[in-house]
Amino acid sequence: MPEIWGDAELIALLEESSAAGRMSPGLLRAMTQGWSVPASDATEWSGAAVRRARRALIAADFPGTTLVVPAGRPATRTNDLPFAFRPGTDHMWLAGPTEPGSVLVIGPDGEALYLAEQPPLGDPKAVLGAHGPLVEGPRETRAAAAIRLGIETRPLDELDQRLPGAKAVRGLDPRVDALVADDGRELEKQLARRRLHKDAYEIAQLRLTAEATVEGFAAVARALPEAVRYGEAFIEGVFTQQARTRGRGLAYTPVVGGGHRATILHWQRNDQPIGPGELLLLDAGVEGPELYAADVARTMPVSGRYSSVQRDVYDIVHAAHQAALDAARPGKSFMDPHHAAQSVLGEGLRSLGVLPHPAFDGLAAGERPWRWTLHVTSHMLGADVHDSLVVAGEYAAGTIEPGHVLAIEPGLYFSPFDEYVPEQLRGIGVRIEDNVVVEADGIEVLTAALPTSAGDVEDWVAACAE
Ligand SMILES: [Mn+2]
Repeated sequence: MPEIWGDAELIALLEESSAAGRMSPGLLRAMTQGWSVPASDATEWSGAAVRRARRALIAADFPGTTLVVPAGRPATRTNDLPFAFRPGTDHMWLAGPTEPGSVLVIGPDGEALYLAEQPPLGDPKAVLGAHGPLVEGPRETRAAAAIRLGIETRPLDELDQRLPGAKAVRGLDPRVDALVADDGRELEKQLARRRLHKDAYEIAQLRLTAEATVEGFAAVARALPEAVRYGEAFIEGVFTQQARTRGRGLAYTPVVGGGHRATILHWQRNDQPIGPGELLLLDAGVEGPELYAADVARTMPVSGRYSSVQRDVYDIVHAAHQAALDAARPGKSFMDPHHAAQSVLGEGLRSLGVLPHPAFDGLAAGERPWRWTLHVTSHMLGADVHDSLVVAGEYAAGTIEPGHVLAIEPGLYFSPFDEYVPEQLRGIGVRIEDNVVVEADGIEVLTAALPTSAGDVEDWVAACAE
């Protein structure tokens, strides 16, 4: 290991650094010597080829225009400590997994990935720097990243001049936001459109996250006897353990709604006790290594059996779920599954004595259940849980097509504060959510291994507990 730093340089560096006064030149010298260079055996990653093709597609959508797609930076948790880093979805889709701060540039003159360089072990900055290898672990070199990702790489510092006329994905990286004037909407929308149709590579990824999520739900079913003892937080921990073991982690903060929290669509505090005889609504999904998500919900009886009134509500949602699945076919309108589910839920509300209600008399049949159904039955699913949300208006007005991946999730929610419903219904919430891939002649339910009917859920809970 050649010595490249003289004392004068070390002292100058010490004077600049926040460590001045704490580390003597002798100590700094001792710390910057005796490090070996990590070996690199980089090869092209299996996801590189599909990304080259995607970059070519999006470049062709904007001929002659420079496109800038940053990975983003981790959000601050407290002071100098960040949250775990999740790269921007479009960046992952076009470049693959990179380090925080990386920026993909696709232009008329070619494409390059700009990477923040890390000082190597032996460089004083590696000892002192918050982003050095002793603090954050060694990053792969630019050369290794170029081989792995199959794209030219350049130092991030070269990306320091304004990019007139460029379009960028904004809001993830202040450096990019400062360099590009474009508002980002056009590029973001076109990327969202391109991501709507999943290829075989992506469907394989979605299949993995669906399978991992099914395992997570089974782990929760096994843990149900303890839910009464430890509450919602315990169940969140059980699912999180599976998500972290089988994927990157959670695709979103799960909804662990015990009792009447099942009626709160985005209940995420997950810190309340669960009583025996209550329902547990779990809406959770695993995020895979390339960010593909599952988005699944089941509503389980904590004690193993639905009460009579719980089952009445459950059976209606189950029928709506089946109707929505039946309506999810290529060529149908995107909203058909929703209309099919709403129709079944509307009939169910009549059978429960909730409808007709004078407050809803003047409304169209499709509107009447809304107070208790609260959301649209389907959304797109992909590397974002609510995938391609910026073009939701477009896809919702269109048809269901092969390659689309949808979440189907009807529910009924009777708030404990709802004076329009019979008292015994108040506080009951049920949602059933599955993920489906649209094929040329039908759909495949990726989460079909999880039971949906009330009887099957009861049998499954019992079998998991054994
Ligand atoms: Mn969903």
